[in-house]
Amino acid sequence: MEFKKEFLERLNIAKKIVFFTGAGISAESGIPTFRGKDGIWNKLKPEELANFNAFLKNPDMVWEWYQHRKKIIHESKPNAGHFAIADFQDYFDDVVVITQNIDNLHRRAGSKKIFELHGNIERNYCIDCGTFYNTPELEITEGVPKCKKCGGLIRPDVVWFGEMLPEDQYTQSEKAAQACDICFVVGTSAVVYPAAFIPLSAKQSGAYMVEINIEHTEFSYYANYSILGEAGKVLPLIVDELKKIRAIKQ
Ligand code: BV8
Ligand code: ZN
Repeated sequence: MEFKKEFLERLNIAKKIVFFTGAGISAESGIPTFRGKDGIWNKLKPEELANFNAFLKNPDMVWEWYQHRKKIIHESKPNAGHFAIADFQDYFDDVVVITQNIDNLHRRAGSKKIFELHGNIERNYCIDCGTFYNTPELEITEGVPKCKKCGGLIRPDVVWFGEMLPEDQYTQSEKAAQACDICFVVGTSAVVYPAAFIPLSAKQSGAYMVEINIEHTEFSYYANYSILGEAGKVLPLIVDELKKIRAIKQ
């Protein structure tokens, strides 16, 4: 794959890199995306599953759905795209991953600086007293587990529709986006807000925007460079280019 000369020049002088990722980067790990041809929302309704009222109305069903997704995630591994993003840390001192995903795969691939805008499926908390429980601490129960301290219902620590994003994760993401030289937007349809504001604020602050997706999205219009291809194939090729650029520099 030939990359645009302007992109390679930007890569050569960049200091701060941000990756804004969505479900598409985990697709090659076997984790279904939300939209698109075999997306989760084609079969299920987000308002019936990924929101607090749905959980109150039918806690066991929502809990079981997250157990099902956790099982898929535990059987999955980071793919070449996740590992390539972690490899960027060998070439730049400042690499930040801002993800909408809740699957923990960036951490498992070795990325160090990660902001999780929509939470993490491995963490859970009691809706009454707020006590946190990591997945292994939860008793295997039929249906939704109850809090050991107060008996309240335990929910996944993920951001549902209509819920605020974690304040600290969002503000630090915004800061990183506004300071970066290149912002890669990888595997996201960029339709969910306020997360989708993050790459836009990178763009407004002068970052060079590179979109990596298997199709054009609402975001393609803003990108300086839109690369059509699978993240697990394209990102390792960019790391290969980095190796060449750094070899010349030495
Ligand atoms: C908020 C976590 C308000 C849980 C998710 C009505 C009422 C309330 C709010 C709203 C409303 N109408 C609109 C809103 C705002 C709403 C929103 O944006 N809705 C959209 C759908 C219109 N947002 C919210 O509700 C947010 N909260 O607004 O609160 C508020 C304000 C003040 C005070 C109080 C409250 C909360 C949004 C978070 C929702 N949680 N998930 C869970 O995962 O179960 S959303 C869900 O979408 C996931 O988190 C996912 O990450 C996110 C974004 O999806 P993508 O990651 O982009 O995935 P998608 O499938 O869409 O796209 C995949 C892409 O990959 C595709 O482009 C595909 O082409 C590409 N691809 C596929 N394979 C590959 C690939 N690319 C590269 N390589 C490949 N191999
Ligand atoms: Zn409790």
